[in-house]
Amino acid sequence: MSLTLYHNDLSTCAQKVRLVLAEKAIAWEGRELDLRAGDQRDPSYKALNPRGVVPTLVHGDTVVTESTVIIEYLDDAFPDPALRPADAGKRAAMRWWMKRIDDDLHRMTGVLSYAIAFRQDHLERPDGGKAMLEATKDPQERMIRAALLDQGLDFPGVGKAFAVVDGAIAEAEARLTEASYLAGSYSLADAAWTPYLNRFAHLGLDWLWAERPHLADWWASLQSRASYRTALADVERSEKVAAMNEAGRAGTERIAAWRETLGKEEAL
Ligand SMILES: N[C@@H](CCC(=O)N[C@@H](CS)C(=O)NCC(=O)O)C(=O)O
Repeated sequence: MSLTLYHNDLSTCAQKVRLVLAEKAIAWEGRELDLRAGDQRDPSYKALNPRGVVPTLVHGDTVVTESTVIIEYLDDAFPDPALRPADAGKRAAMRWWMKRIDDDLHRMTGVLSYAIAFRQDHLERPDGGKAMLEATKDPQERMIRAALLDQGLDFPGVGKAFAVVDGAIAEAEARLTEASYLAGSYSLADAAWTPYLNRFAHLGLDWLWAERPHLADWWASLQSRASYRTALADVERSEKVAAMNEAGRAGTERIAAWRETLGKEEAL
């Protein structure tokens, strides 16, 4: 049965799915979308994914959207090797760590990515990002993107995003003092977190775990897996990664200042 993934090299959600495909050594065909050019809003793609986002998996006649749903689908359809613990409690833990991403970590990573790196790409376009804003139909999301374009790293939402990311990393560090992986053994939850740690590292935020040794060891072990190379390192365009690194170096002091400010304030 054919298996096609609509994806993008740097999309964290698509990377999550590519990692699971690699862990299971599943053969697949890729259709890469240019998100800057707006391929995701093409009506033919929206017929598959009405929200107009990547990834989308098409397996025979079955269309699956939402990265967390897709990776659970893959573990059901291709059970070997199993990437979900058999024990009900551990499986609940795995889902809890994936929900953490879906609840806020994904969105807040997007805010940091925009503020540090992607904003510049939009500002450098002839229309200064106008088309991107017009294409953002959700009014709240549009306001956030407009504020990010305007204020960059000074937008207060960046402080909030940083607090969420820093808090999630602290929670993971605490969890990893008890076990080598989030749900005990390597599972979908670890695959789901890998692209986010990878993004933070690209954005020059790896100092987030400078004093979090369990997280640092976990990250090193995730990077040493063959799936990391196949699904992330070998797919990401090196020029885009280099641009993120450079923007990260330029923005790191401002982000560190947010940590200082937030450390002195009540919870946001
Ligand atoms: N909850 C969705 C989020 C998907 C998502 O936000 N995808 C991003 C890339 S990581 C995207 O396609 N963005 C394009 C856009 O917003 O126009 C999932 O987990 O699949």
